[in-house]
Amino acid sequence: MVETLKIYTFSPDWGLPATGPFALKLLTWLKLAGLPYEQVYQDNPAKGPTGKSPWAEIDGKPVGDSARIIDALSRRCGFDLDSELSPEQKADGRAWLRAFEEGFHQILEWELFVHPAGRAYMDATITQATPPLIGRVIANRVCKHFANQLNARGIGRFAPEEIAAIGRADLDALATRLQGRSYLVADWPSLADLAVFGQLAPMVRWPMATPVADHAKSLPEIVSYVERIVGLCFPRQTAQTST
Ligand SMILES: N[C@@H](CCC(=O)N[C@@H](CS)C(=O)NCC(=O)O)C(=O)O
Repeated sequence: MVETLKIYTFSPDWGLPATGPFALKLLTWLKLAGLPYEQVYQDNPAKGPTGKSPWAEIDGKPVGDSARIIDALSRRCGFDLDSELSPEQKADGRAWLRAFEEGFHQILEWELFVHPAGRAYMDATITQATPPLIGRVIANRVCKHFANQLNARGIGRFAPEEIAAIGRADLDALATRLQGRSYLVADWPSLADLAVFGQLAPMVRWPMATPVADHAKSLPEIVSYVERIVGLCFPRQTAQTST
């Protein structure tokens, strides 16, 4: 049992309850588990126990990392989305989850913090939320921080068109997998679906024109997959709210 549950996420935008991909995975899991929670908007991940967003306070105890939070809650409440999956389905699901959370996530971050259209969005969002001069300084610092991380991972050293080609290939593989299926490995959403949804939904919903997000928006299998999970977990969040 859980007495109190607070979930700290980035602020909502794009008609989604949060903009962070890992927070979206966690929030969809909470909806499917039927667990009540209080969502707290906190745009500074450094305030959390691992320095990353999202994090939770479970009965007053901070827990960082969406996977750890889901594990902790799953153990307490006995809710496991994947308990009925076969070993093969679990193996497939894990491969999709890791591909999108570890690989595709870097493409998302690159389009949001390095691509000029993403940077313009971040500049506008951060400067709107802070005093004018400080806002510009913070926006530059945030984007540089992510650019440095992507450079350290290696992908940031690639040419923009190479990064776009990798992201498009990931999406094409996923669209092929989703042909004739509602979910990735079973007839119901598994944890892998929630993880992949978290990485896709921001791109499908954000209004900025960036190459991989534009490709996602052009693939009917991807768009309908995202909207299916939004409809299942956040039925009132169908409208786009971003500028
Ligand atoms: N494995 C973590 C990943 C969380 C993560 O990478 N969060 C990003 C935002 S999408 C973050 O807070 N980055 C801040 C930073 O790296 O400084 C999870 O599942 O929660």
